[in-house]
Amino acid sequence: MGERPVGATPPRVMTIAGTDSGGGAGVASDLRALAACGVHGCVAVTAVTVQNSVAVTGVHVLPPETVAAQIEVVATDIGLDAVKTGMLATAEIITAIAQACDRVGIGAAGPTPFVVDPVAASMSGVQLLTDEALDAFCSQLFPRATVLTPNLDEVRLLTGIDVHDRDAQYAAAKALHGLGPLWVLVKGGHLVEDVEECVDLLYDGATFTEFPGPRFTTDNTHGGGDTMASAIAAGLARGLPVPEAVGTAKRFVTESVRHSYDLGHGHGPVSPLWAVRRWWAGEPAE
Ligand code: PXL
Repeated sequence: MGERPVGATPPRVMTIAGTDSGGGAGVASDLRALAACGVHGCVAVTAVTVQNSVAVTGVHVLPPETVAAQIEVVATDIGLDAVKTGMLATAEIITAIAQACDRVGIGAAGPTPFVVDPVAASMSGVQLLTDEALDAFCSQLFPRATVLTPNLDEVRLLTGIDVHDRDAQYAAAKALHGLGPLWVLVKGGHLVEDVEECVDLLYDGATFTEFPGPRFTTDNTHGGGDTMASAIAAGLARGLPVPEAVGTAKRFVTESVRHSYDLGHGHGPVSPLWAVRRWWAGEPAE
């Protein structure tokens, strides 16, 4: 039995992000995760990256007004139940996004939840955000964010805090919450001192909640952060409160890392396809 009538419009989620020609991260990984979470994915492309599993060898940034226009035409026609951001590239694009969000009620300006993933660099270390854009990120997007989802490299860049233990993870959550988002999720995947576990920490200014998960030994984690933020946005679009959306997304990304695969000669992607494998296993659609 399906959970919704045939033909009913699923929740609508937009990703504002860059493309990855290798299909491992960015828009490709967001749309995979959104589809696997059962929501309709919309796209505002910020930049095209020339990329494979080993390196990013080129970046072509789109005009800020084209990014804003993608958001506005979709929001005013199709409607959006949640929005997430990935690679935003420049300060000008961030400003255009902030203004577009205010015009159509995304984030603090309205009812549409806004998941901000502060993507700053690729796995190979190539910058996906200019230095000047960091300030714009903090001053313009953090105060508009429903949930901010940094990894520990991004925490260091944003706060100067080098997290090596749980206490520092708590301190980082407090510092980032002070910059304006309603909720902060400090992801623990890069906390290598946690040998067994991978603990994400959620904070709303009053309550801390730890979301533990297993740690897998794999280099195939490309797109993991994108998948997490997309799954949170999908949960919020389905009407879940933030802690439930984060808990569901944590389980979703854990399975996606478990099902990650080799691709090319570098880092393979995490895979949300475990969630849709029943069709190919021969199970009927209904
Ligand atoms: O996973 C972060 C990310 C997001 N978006 C794009 C990327 C990457 C990492 O490489 O290339 C386009």
